Amino acid sequence: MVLTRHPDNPIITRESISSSLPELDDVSSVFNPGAVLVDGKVHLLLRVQNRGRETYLLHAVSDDGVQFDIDPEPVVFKGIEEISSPVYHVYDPRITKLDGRYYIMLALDIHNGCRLGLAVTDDFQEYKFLGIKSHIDNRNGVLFPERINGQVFRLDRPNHPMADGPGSGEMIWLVSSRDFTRWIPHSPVLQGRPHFWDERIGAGPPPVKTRDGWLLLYHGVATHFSSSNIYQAGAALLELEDPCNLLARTRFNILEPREMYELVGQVPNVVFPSGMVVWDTDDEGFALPDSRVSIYYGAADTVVGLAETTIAELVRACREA
Ligand code: BMA
Repeated sequence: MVLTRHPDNPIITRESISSSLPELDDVSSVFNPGAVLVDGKVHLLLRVQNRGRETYLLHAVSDDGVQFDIDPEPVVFKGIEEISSPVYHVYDPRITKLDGRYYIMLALDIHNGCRLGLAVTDDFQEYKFLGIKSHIDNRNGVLFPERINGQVFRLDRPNHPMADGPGSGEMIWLVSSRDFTRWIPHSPVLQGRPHFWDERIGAGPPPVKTRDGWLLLYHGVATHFSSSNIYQAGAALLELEDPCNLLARTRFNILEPREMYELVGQVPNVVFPSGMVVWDTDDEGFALPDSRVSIYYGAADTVVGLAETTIAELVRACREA
């Protein structure tokens, strides 16, 4: 088994949210967190949905990566009010440390679909919204943690309309920018595999630098079951110098809904990895093969799960034929 679920799973549930704010009273769900390691502590941004189906992001922090202190007040993105369209939901944050700052890619539901938003923080107390960064309907944007040849790179997943719900897609793209303003699509990186576990796909947490390539976790959706889509997790390796080259990819999913909290909830049959913490890196920032890896995922769009493994295990799974 590539991933091991933490025995305390689900590690964060709706009961974990405690706030005197009426909008956070007795919430419905908490899921799909972004994660980053800062000076030995794990920081999460949690997606919290209340009974009005309104969405908030809450910051949480932990020394051991398992027990979290959750802020009672939601994150405020300064400047987001300047968007001319109404913003219905801000969700599925992905956090990347880049140029010494913490950048957050966000999904933004606006009047005509979903866009990628970008925000930045230095301290997880004040957050600045930097604008909408996709022209077209798009989701699952993640920034690489390093510039490559001076450029910032991201992966994203353009959406097209779906008969059965919000837009989705089956192609992850590589996109670059010099200044976080103008973004240039390069080429497709990873494609969904019709009929198998990952028919529709989207990037999970930001890629991790390993000696074997950029390690990317992604979610795959099997759509060929009549009653429900099944959201699973897999992994891929991309070339370090030119991440549009796919080196390897897991044939099998590495996590699928099996536990009751993954099978049953607001949206059944979902594991959705969105945060990954690598505890040990070398002097050049490469993840150590035997490093503990903590993967935070939304389960059934209702709770947060934690699964653990090592870099070597994930790389081995990518290469397994
Ligand atoms: C995807 C996204 C995720 C969600 C998942 C399962 O399309 O909207 O936020 O967790 O569906 O419902």
